[in-house]
Amino acid sequence: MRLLVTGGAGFIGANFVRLSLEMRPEVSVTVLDLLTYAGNTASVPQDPRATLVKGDVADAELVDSLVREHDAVVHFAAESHNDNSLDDPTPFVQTNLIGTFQLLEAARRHGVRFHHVSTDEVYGDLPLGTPDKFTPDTPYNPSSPYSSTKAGSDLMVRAWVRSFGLEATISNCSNNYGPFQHVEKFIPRQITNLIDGVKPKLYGAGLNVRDWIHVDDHNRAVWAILEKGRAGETYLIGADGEVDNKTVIETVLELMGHAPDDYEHVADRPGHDLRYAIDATKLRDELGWAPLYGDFRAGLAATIAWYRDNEPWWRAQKLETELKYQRLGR
Ligand code: NAD
Ligand code: TDX
Repeated sequence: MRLLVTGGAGFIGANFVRLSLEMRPEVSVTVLDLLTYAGNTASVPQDPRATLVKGDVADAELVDSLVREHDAVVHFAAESHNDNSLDDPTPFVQTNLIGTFQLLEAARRHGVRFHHVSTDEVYGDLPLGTPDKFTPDTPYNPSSPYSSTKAGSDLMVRAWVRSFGLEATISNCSNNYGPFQHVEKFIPRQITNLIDGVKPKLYGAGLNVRDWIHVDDHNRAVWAILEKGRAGETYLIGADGEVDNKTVIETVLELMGHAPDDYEHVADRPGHDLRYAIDATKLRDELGWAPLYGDFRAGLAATIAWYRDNEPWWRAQKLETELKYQRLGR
């Protein structure tokens, strides 16, 4: 099976490539990645079954020539950080909308199976302290330029299924954590701050809730959908991991040997979504998926160990990232 993995030099895509090579001896992978600030060649495994092509998912000619040579496309490539989208939405529109459009057109021309990796943020947010969760029937209501461009890309996939009979599936996952995540994101930012002797930074009061899932659980769900998912369907991926941001920071501090209140509050993110929570019943019941990483604290400890052991992987990103946050006042 020849897989084209877009964004395979980014956090979730690189973990997907690693897991796929490990678990599926019959699979070979081509990574198509523009190697933006978020892509890292060191995340892509050196393996005779993995090839890295540097290029843009919005490049119609390149995308056509690659898609036609593969059995399936797994589309991770995106501009993925909310704070960046509030600073400049332009690359979000280009990659998340135009890039997805070019991939869909090539998959349609060549009759190639397509899986679109999306986010729970397309549904907007939920109130704090209620039992509500997102389901596949929740109306789209995105808040940021990032989530609105992801929502637009999902809607295009649905339209290509209905109008052109494209064999496509969509997954909307909650917040991922694990190795190879860029240090701009919440958890690696705090871990690497502490390694550098800098206090963790909490947006606002830190009451916002995210539904954390280990990246390998996300990627095993993507495999379940690729193999057993029904064309045209949307599957929500989540592992019942709701934790508020303040508790996450306190846990990281404690696991790294600091007092749990040794952090600072910084300016809140404009339009900051309050709470995400996923109801993954469909994925569990229909496809028999279940998460392997039940213990968030243990997963965080392993992630901290990974950043301690892999400083050369993240060091080059850190200064640039913190300069950007300084400019944004966060
Ligand atoms: P990431 O920012 O770590 O990686 C994105 C990758 O895409 C990078 O390697 C980057 O170089 C590449 N890329 C960007 N623009 C490109 C272009 N025009 N052409 C080719 N490659 C390009 O992101 P991530 O956190 O790994 O997220 C991957 C996907 O999963 C995204 O679609 C995101 O919306 C979705 N998602 C992420 C999370 C999360 O918690 N991180 C949760 C749910 C869904
Ligand atoms: O320094 C910080 N302090 C802080 O309190 C950072 C970087 C973030 N936060 C807060 C904002 C969020 O409430 O932590 C929470 C998580 O922030 P991010 O890591 O930026 O993630 P989020 O905005 O929730 O989006 C993530 O999950 C859904 C991914 O970045 C998206 O790609 C994915 O779609």
